[in-house]
Amino acid sequence: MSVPRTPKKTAPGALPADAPLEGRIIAAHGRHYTVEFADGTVRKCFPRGKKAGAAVGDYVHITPQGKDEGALDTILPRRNLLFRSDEMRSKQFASNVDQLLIVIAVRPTFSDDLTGRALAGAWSAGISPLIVLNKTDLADELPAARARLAPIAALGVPVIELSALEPEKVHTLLAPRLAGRTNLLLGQSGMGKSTLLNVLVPGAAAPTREHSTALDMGKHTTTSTKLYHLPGPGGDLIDSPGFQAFGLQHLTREDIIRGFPEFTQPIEQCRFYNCTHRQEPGCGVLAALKDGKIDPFRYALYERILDENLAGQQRY
Ligand SMILES: Nc1nc2c(ncn2[C@@H]2O[C@H](COP(=O)(O)OP(=O)(O)OP(=O)(O)O)[C@@H](O)[C@H]2O)c(=O)[nH]1
Ligand SMILES: [Mg+2]
Ligand SMILES: [Zn+2]
Repeated sequence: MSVPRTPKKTAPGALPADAPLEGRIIAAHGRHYTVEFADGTVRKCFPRGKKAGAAVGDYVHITPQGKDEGALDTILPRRNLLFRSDEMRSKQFASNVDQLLIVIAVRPTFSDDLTGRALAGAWSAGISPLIVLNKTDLADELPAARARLAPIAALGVPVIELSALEPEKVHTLLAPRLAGRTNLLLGQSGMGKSTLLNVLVPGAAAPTREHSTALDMGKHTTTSTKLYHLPGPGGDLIDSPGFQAFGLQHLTREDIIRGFPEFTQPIEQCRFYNCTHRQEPGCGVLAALKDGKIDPFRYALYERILDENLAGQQRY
């Protein structure tokens, strides 16, 4: 009598061990990435060959290898992609971002140029910006910081004032605006990005440091971009190292103009459809600048970004 064969035991719906898995990149470390899956597990993944870099926030397909590693096969289509630059080059670092939290502080003094560039980067990528003015506990210097922010606030960018040292304010003013979205913390070193992260994500335990100490050491406290999950209704918060330059070199002239929403109406008056708004006769932007309807510092920033991009194009 033959013994019936026991059917092979596979859990219903289980995939073979080497089937591709979909996950999201939550951290980047040079050549490898930490990919997280729906069940909360993570794998250390290496890109196959010399593929263009992936970014934190990317949804990817990987082929599992061993217990906790994998090969990165495909980067799924991105909704948007942000770049940061150093002296050498512009590098993609975060993707699929819903909201850019530009963190500035009452002290140390923040750069208007960088804030303007971060805004231009957000708008040109179709990401809504939110400015967080941190360290309001340093009350003496608060009026000066507000005054410097006024031209940007006048563009209609929402500004939230708080102090990371007063967690209840962070929970009532900021947390509700982050729920259910992928939010990126961006700003210069020492503005308090990681301190805010630690308030919003219990257990994140991100290192923070007095700015002057960080500068003496010649580096930022946060050294890599990392995605954390927000508690409660969900959403994600990405912490990033302090930036000294924001990558805009990849932008076309049309992209740059999207970074200056106050130009949109005046542009309708431009005589030439391909007006660069620099010296053309009958330019609506130049007219608005002359009438005081466009802030001269914002216009100067537009010229700087445009010049840099033209210089960059000539180099290649
Ligand atoms: N007074 C005051 N100090 C703060 C506040 N938020 C952060 N700090 C301090 O500011 C310093 C820098 O904070 P971090 O959170 O490390 O700054 P960061 O923006 O993450 O800096 P990088 O990682 O280098 O980009 C730390 O000493 C914090 O304790 C605040 O609301 N008020
Ligand atoms: Mg930090
Ligand atoms: Zn024009």
